[in-house]
Amino acid sequence: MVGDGDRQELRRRQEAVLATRRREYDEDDVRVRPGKSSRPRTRTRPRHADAVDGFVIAVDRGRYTCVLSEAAPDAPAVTAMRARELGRKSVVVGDRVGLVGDTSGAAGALARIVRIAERRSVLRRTADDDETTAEGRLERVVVANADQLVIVSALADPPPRTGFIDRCLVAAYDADIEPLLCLTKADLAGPEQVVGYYAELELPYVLIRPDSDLDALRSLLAGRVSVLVGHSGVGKSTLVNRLVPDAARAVGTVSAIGRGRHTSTSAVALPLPAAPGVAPGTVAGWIVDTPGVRSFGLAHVSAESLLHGFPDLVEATVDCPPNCPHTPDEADCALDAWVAAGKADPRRLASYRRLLASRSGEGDAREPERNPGDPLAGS
Ligand SMILES: Nc1nc2c(ncn2[C@@H]2O[C@H](COP(=O)(O)OP(=O)(O)OP(=O)(O)O)[C@@H](O)[C@H]2O)c(=O)[nH]1
Ligand SMILES: [Mg+2]
Repeated sequence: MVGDGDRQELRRRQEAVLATRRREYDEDDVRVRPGKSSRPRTRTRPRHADAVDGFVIAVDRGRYTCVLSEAAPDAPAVTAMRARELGRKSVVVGDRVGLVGDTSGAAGALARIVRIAERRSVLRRTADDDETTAEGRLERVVVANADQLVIVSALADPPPRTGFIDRCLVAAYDADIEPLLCLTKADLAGPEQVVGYYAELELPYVLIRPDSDLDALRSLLAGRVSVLVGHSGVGKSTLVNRLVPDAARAVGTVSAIGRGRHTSTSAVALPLPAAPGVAPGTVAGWIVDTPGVRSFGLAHVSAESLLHGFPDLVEATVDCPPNCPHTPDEADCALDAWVAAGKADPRRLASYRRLLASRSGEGDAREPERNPGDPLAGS
């Protein structure tokens, strides 16, 4: 028989033992056993002091085409793979990388990317072709280290979509990349409507026709990394071929529904030739041709940051109540009065609110038929 006093004594001891075990299993356990990372290494990790600097100009199924920073202008490009030590870090066009291995660029030679330099800018888009699934909202890095986002919009065939341009502007401001509006096919339609819509913005723009000399565009591209984005068929590759004579980018035809056929399938950076008088072979900047996109998904941009794409509206919001959602049903939102006072274009406010609504799943501004009042507004 075990008496009450003994039982209490037994329980006290059991608890003491349990408490010790518990302690063993938490902090003590961690401290006593060395973690995987602090185990002595059996081999020393190479430090790649010999890595050479390169710039990624194309990515295709796990193979990266790079040009070496120190190479002669006519040196062949280097094909590389990612070193395993990079882990899950993605390498994209525009990345500045460190390369080891066979960097000769000879046929069949394969180098390894062992380092990715810190990115000056990252242009992202959410692949929201299907916003209802997690995959559909996957965020993709379009290009790294771009200085300028050239938003290419045709004035006709396919028709311009200011909703799309507005989305690109949000992405540009969010990524801290300067936007430039490039209006192509100016031989087919006038720019008045599009240019008028952006009148309140200090948005630089260029007009492109098949016979235009491109001097204005060339000077805006000089010395910078510029990335072209736009719907399929707007003339991005046509423009690249004119700017870089030996680019040989495939050019497609615009299909009957006016959406183009996605002729280009991956992003490629091409060196812009230097202006006459500059040493031949000097790279005067880079232009990145990208495949046409149906939409420029912004699910990765916070509701607050969306407003950065609308500098013509920002000032008004200082008069909004705290935490104003800026939605049409918010009676005290100062944006309505701002537009009513003629300080911004009402179509811009409508566009901003369509973007807000599309983010919260209340609507989708991509289809122009949903914006019957404004045929330009689709995105
Ligand atoms: N009239 C006219 N047609 C143009 C102009 N620029 C391009 N095009 C035509 O538009 C069509 C599509 O041009 P692309 O350069 O393939 O368009 P893209 O933007 O590269 O298309 P994706 O690669 O599918 O994204 C081609 O038939 C071009 O000849 C222009 O300034 N005026
Ligand atoms: Mg193309």
